[in-house]
Amino acid sequence: AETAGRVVWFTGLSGAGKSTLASALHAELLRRGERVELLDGDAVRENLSKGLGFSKADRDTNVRRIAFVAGLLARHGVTVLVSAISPYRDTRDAVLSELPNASEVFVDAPLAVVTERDVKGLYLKALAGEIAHFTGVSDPYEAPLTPALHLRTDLKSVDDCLSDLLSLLEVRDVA
Ligand code: GGZ
Ligand code: DAT
Repeated sequence: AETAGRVVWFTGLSGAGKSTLASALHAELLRRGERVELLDGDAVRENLSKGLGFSKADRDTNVRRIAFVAGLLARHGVTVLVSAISPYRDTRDAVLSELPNASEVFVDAPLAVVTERDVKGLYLKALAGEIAHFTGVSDPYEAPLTPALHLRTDLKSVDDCLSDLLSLLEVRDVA
């Protein structure tokens, strides 16, 4: 059978840099002629997970749906890049352990930094109490304990993070 594609699972707070890095990696792998697909939190929630909210049950359902589709694609040799907060360690561990060739990437910046970035203005609203259950503010984020890669996006440029991601993929390829 065809070798299973890799799954690179980006987890972290809103604004930490998951989408930025996943799309940069996507572009680079496309440039190299790889078959690669991007499952981004926003697109998933508009389509596959439309109607789900942000309770633990709904977030877990979202994460499990993403993992299911990632598994289907990976089975056909496609490299899959997942970008979702996926805040609960138990659920992340469970889905990642069921994917044959998956790497967990912790996209990390301190809360003060993502609040300052406030890419979509959501932290301002969350801190004002206008969004309930907002990750990092009024809802938990459980950081990975042993990620394949830990990227501090407040300390490294997008290009440097991309280099680290490409090294990770090359290392994993040998295994
Ligand atoms: C966290 C929220 C919330 C709440 C809306 N908590 O910066 P964004 O906008 O694009 O990333 C966030 C996205 C989170 O969706 P995910 O599918 O990645 O989450 S999970 O894996 O937990 O299912 C943010 C926006 O949705 N958003 N409300 N309450 N993020
Ligand atoms: P997320 O998908 O985690 O919600 P994003 O990619 O939409 O986050 O936003 C991240 C912001 O941070 C974006 O404006 C780019 C900026 N940024 C600065 N340094 C970065 C780095 N090293 N990696 C990723 N993003 C970085």
